[in-house]
Amino acid sequence: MSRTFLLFFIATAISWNVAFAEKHFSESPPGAKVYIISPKDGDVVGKTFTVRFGLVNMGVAPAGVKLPNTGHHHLLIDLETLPDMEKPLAFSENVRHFGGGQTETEITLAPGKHTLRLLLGNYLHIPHKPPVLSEKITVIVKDK
Ligand SMILES: [Cu+2]
Repeated sequence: MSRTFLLFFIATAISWNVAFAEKHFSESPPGAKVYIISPKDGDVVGKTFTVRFGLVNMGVAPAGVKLPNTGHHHLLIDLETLPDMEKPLAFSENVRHFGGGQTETEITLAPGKHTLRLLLGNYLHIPHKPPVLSEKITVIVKDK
């Protein structure tokens, strides 16, 4: 590959990325807030428990549905480092998507200490600008 072509390729890739980002980001309105209704920070819970999602000043829409001031919930479980807020969120055991528009879930975790946090994503699973991220809470899962 010639050097000129390579530079052209890189420049195209960068501008495409910027264009992608601008086109696919969603803004969050002032006062938007996501929080975990229950459990509460420090709660002791059974292995399988319900997590309820709270959202203020925004609405819930399923993944793929592009409506202003909406998004779907992502539950971050034991995630030490926050995901890249510029990209679609990965799907993993630690980043669970609720693309159906769910506002609560039942999860099963191993006994011990765990952290939970909610992050709203837009129709393409990309965090809003600015991100709508809850406080991180800690729960203690009982050994029975
Ligand atoms: Cu998602």
